[in-house]
Amino acid sequence: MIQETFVMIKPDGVRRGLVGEIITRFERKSMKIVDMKMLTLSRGQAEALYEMHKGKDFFGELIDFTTSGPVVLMKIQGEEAIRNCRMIVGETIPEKRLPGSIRGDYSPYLTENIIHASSSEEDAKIECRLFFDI
Ligand code: FUP
Repeated sequence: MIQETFVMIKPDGVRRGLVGEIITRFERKSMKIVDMKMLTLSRGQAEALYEMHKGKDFFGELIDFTTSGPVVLMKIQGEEAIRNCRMIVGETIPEKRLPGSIRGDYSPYLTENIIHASSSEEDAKIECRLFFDI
């Protein structure tokens, strides 16, 4: 089934010059970029993206990091795009990350983890709507 999902290269990925490398990984898996833009998120935009984590002890640090520089926002379309993009991104928990995934190859950190991709169909819809088609 063809799906659309939301992917964001975080400030550490942009700072480290990994934008081209990251985009290539999605494209070579036939995940097609159908919309894209670069901007620095406001605290309100970052808080909306991470609303499910509001109130948790790491929330402030997560918002500080997410708003610390420009990010690249992408809408990506492809076969089972939600699952496939999550596989390309890699695991949330550093110890579980496999080499070959973006997080597994580039980040040993929990918060500064290079990239975000929607984790469900519902989140993909909400997150695409937050940043595109508005
Ligand atoms: P993921 O979907 O893999 O990005 O993971 P989550 O939605 O569970 O977490 C959102 C972001 O919060 C992740 F990028 C990692 C970060 N995080 C922390 O910074 N500290 C924590 O204790 C847990 C998650």
